[in-house]
Parts: sequence; C-alpha cells; structure tokens
Amino acid sequence: MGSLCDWPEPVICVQSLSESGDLVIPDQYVKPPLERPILCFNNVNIPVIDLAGLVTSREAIMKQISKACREWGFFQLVNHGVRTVLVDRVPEIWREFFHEPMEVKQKYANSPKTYEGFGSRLGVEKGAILDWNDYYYLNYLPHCHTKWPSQPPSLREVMEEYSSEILRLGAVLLKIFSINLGLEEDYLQNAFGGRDIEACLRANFYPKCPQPDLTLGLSSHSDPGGMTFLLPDKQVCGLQIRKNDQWITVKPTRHAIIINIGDQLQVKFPLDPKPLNCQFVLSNAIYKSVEHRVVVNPDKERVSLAYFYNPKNDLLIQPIPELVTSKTPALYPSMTFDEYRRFIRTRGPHGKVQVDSLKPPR
Ligand SMILES: O=C(O)CCC(=O)C(=O)O
Repeated sequence: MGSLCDWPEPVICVQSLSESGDLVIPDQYVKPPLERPILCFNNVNIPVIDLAGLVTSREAIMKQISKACREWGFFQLVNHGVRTVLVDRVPEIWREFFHEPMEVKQKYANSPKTYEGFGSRLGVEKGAILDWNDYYYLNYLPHCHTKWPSQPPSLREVMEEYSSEILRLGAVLLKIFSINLGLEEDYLQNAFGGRDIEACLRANFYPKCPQPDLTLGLSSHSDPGGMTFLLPDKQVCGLQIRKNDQWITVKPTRHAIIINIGDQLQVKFPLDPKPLNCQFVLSNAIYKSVEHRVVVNPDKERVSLAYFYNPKNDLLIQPIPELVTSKTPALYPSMTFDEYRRFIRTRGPHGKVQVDSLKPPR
C-alpha cells in the first residue's frame, strides 16, 4: 500500500494514451471480467424533478424528491435556478482546459496528499488497475487556496459564479431533505457545520478509448461526502448507476443538474418514537448513497463536472449519543469526514466494499 504523500508509480496521462493511436489499451487499464462494462440502453432513467413546482405544487415536489432519495439516491433537477448559460459553459470551459497542451496541464500535476490539480489516477495502491480518465480537482471551501489553472483565462470567474449558485441550491436541498425526514428545516445544514461546509470539485475528462468494453472511465464508487451536483456531458452518455444489481445508463435531460446522495447523507432514522434522532453515515439507510461508474466511448471524448457539497471536514461523524445503547451499539467507528475520506482515498474507487469493511469500535 502506498502512502498518501506520493503516487506509487509514475502517472501516465490517459489523454496521451488515447492520442497515441494504439488500438490496444495497456494492461493496467484492463478490468477483471466481472467489472467490465455492459453498454446497456434500457428505457429506465433516474427521476427528473422540476424544482419550479416547489412554488405551485410544493407537496407533490417534496414527495418526488423524498421518493427519489429513498429509492434511487439520484435524480435530475430541472428549473433549479442555476442559470442555463452556466450549465452549458462549465463543462465546456473544462473541455478547453483539457485540450490545452500537455506542458500547461503538467504545471498543475497533483499528488495524493490533497489531490488538488491535474491528475490521472485515484488511489495509491501499487499495481492497481486504473481508470480511463484524467481529471482536475479543486478544493473550494472553506479556504479557496486552490490551484486555479490560468488557462482558459475566464475559468476561475465562471467557476466562482457557478459555485455560488450551487451553494445556494445545496442549502435549499438540505432544507427539503430535513423537512422530508421529519426534522427541523435547518437540521442537516447545522449538522454539516452550518455556514462552514466544505466544497470541492472534480472536472473529469474521459478520452476516446479503443477498447471501451475492457475498461471503465471511473470505477464503481459511492461519493464519500454529503451530496454531489453533476453536470454531465451534453452529447455523450456514460454515467451508470447501480439499481437492483443492474447498471442503468443515465440519459441526461437538457440543462438538468444531476444530484446524488453521498455517504454522509445516508442516514438512519428510528422514525418512531424518536424522529429527531439521526445517525450519520454507514447505517441502514433511508436515503441511498448509490454506487455509480462511468463507461467510455471509442469515438467520442466525454467531460463532466462533479461538485461535492460536504460536511465541514473536522466534524466528528458519529451516532447521536442517545442512540448508542448496549442493545443498539454504534455500528461504525466515529471519525471526522476528513478521516473518512482519507480512508476511502487510499484505495481509490472500489464500490461500497470498503465502506462495509469499516470495523465497529471496540
Ligand atoms: O462523469 C460522470 O458522469 C460521473 C463522475 C463522478 O461520479 C465523480 O466524479 O465522482
């Protein structure tokens, strides 16, 4: 197992592999047979919810959101209030960045210590099978000490504008989730650290792949944080979510933002008789933090932007003390979000197996 200070092997940029014209992908990208993708296009899609209805048909929309969080852990939001010019612009500005010359991108090469910057692998396990993607990772809140790329020149401005709109939308959703769960409306926001939430983002670039049936753009994983706002590529599908042990390909709706519940929002509520008790993370969830992955394409590159809305990173995530009794012991060790994420990051995307491997406290 490598350390979180440096990558265990020299990092190869996936875009350069793609552009080499080689028709065979290197062995370290070939997934074991059971993990290889099936490119399925069924008629099922994740729910699409029109947030404008919150004004006219509040109860119905609240119910749709509740159902989506419980049954899918994923939904697409339209009329979310984030300006459509931004929804269009954000993935495109990142595409422009990924098409900058390699020397420009390499100036921002990242390390596993903070992940900030340009990278091509997740996880520090030596000899791990890698994913077919390059990415750019930025820590945004609480301290914007980020490595902003200087090209394209308007990238930072566009992202700051987008961020402020997402933070506003995130606060609205946390209120809706709280109310839907029978909590005070500011319960979850406070539990996330109030105004001191953490936010970070990852722009993903999935270059064309000559053998898309052998590899994945991003291996199956659930998001460790609170919730994720995903802007998918407008032209190219690729995101798949696991539902009832089947992979469903998400068909993005125009100008929608895809929302998914992260591990920290997978909450357990002993609904009766104590509706206000809640246990964060790793429980018999009502809300689902669902596994998802990305498949790649032989003819088209794909870009997406995942914005992670997370609890404050030094917040101890633990069962509410009154809930822990000799009959109902804590199921998982208490840890801060930062510790939890570090644990997840060591291995890189690995489904939810690693979440389940957390041991109860002694
Ligand atoms: O590219 C996508 O559609 C999904 C990206 C994702 O799951 C992630 O960045 O965590």
